[in-house]
Amino acid sequence: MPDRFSNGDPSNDHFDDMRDKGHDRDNPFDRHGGDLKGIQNHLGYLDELGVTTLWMTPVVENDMARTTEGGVSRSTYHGYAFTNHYQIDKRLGGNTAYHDLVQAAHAKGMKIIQDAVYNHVGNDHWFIRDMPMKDWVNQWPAYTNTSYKDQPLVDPYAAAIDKKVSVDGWFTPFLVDLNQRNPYVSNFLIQYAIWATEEFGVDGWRVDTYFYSDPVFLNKINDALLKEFPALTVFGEAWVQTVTNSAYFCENNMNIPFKHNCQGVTDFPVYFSLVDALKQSYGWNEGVNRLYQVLAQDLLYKNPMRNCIFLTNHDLDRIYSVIGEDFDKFKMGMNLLLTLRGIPQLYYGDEVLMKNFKDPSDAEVRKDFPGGWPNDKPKDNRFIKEGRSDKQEEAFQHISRLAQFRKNSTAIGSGKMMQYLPKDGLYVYFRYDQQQTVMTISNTGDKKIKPDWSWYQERIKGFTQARNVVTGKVKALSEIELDPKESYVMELLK
Ligand SMILES: [Ca+2]
Ligand SMILES: [Ca+2]
Repeated sequence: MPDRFSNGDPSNDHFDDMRDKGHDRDNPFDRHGGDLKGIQNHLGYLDELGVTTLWMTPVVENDMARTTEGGVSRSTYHGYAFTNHYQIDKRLGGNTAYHDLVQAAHAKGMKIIQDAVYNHVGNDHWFIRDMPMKDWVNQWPAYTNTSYKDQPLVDPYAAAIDKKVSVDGWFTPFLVDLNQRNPYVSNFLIQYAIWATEEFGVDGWRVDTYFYSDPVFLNKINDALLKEFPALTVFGEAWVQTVTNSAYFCENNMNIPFKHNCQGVTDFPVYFSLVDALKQSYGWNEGVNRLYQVLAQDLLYKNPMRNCIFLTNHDLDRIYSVIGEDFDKFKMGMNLLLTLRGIPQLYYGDEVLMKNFKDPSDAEVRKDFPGGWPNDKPKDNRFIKEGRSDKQEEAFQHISRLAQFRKNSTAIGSGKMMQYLPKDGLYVYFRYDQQQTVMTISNTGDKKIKPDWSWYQERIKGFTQARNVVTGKVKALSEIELDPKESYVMELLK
């Protein structure tokens, strides 16, 4: 979230020729001055953490007047209200700063995912203030909000009006819903997406509010991008409850009349079940069995490895708070996140145990990264070891070691996955290929467990010991015991 990560250029914090001139770090709903230069300044930190790719909330211009969403005067610091597609927001540094950031990231071998918003634009967008034609946007006799429901789009029994409200209803009164069935709108968005990919060297797109867009348009824009840039990664934000609905919005193995073509989705069913695995007590359908059951439905996806998995993001409660600030559970969560199938996504500050719930607002989980502003105190500068507590340092190192290992792990990067039915709270799965076998083993029960290795012969045959990826320590398999809440990621050795 560029506005909240680091202020690398205080000269661009506000502009007199922009509609919202507000800039106040003490106001959670104002812009705080973070920018692309701030991110570029800390690429070394992100690299040390093991980050390989940056996904930022949108960087496109949001020259919006303040809104009064929820009865509070707010800026659109989050970036989801575009006002000029061809301009990177000046407060983030403009097109030049984005070019610089992408080049600097690429020089470090890192990639850039841009946040695409096809569904809506801000009501101060130049083409909304002076609309080219009436059906440029989805018009209703009276203001109609989307129901935010994905089910009517998947449901074989759905009524047409419910589908229409989901897709053509507006996200909020100030986020105007684009009519992507209008060929001029569709062309504009497709040409823009191709231009931005080429102009800035974007490596992938995270498509916001995926199922709110016209499905035929979505397939068309994905096809157009992939035809031009075959190596591009594209995943849709599909905030849904079930694996069926999640798989519906990307390439899947279902025999259904309309097939989406997106490579993957932000995997909410895995997110919900990861949280359950960490929070709930082990039970027949509870705790880690939820995660096991959700993954067992992966047959619906054409390629579940392309899904983006996460423990939190800018719209969700901070994971460290969700799990009751339990450090053992935090480590278990990160072990799972960084070794399960799919592409793991961290949220800035997870690594230094940033916390909070979305109560009373989203701003609580979008606090400034400590140390990111010129006048932040060195003792609170989480970018350096000296500014982190022992726990924060341990969290940082835990993630860093897993992430650095993952970078060169063929088993995790391109190998297969095998999971065993959880037993007495013990959850064991393997990532493996011809060269390497990695085991993630977690005790989610309430008793000490000494695994019965004979059960896992299909994968551990020929191996006698294992190296803990985080600590580097090697142990004979026969010596491994796990206390409740203990979890290890281990590379198996002969
Ligand atoms: Ca700034
Ligand atoms: Ca829509």
